Amino acid sequence: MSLSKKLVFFIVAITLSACSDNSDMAESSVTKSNVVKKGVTVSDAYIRGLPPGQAVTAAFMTVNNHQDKDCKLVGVTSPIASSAEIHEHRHKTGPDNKVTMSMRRVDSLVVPAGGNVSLQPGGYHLMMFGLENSLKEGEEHTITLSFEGCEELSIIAPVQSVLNEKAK
Ligand SMILES: [Cu+2]
Repeated sequence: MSLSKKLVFFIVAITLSACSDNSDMAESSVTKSNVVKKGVTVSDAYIRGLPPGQAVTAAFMTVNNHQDKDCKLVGVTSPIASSAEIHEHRHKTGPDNKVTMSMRRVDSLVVPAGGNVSLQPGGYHLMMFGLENSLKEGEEHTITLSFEGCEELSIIAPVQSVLNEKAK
């Protein structure tokens, strides 16, 4: 084998090993931190599972807006509920200094550009009415969020029993 041919083999071998190293690195960075998220995504979603006989429950999640424009959540639907609303929990201090919790329906909820909104116990939540079946832990159900100015998003949320709900 001539010297130049040996050199070519040497270079090819180095290039191949360099390539496989690169692809390993590319793969791990994609799975770990390099995932480009687009539009609106939802994380940590769950539907509160209640004892049988309850026709109303709540759902919680974090809505993330990866866009450079605000997204206004204006509607919620789910096949398990005859209707659903966006609610806000409020702690009110009465004249006797007693704190009472109340909730009210809000028409919309803005998810700021590049930011997120948490729907969690004691704060914003989705209220689901007219449940036909009791929800059991381990089930998963679809929830569809509609936005003004942003694309509609359907997610699948697991049922988590209220008994296993993390205190926040
Ligand atoms: Cu509510």
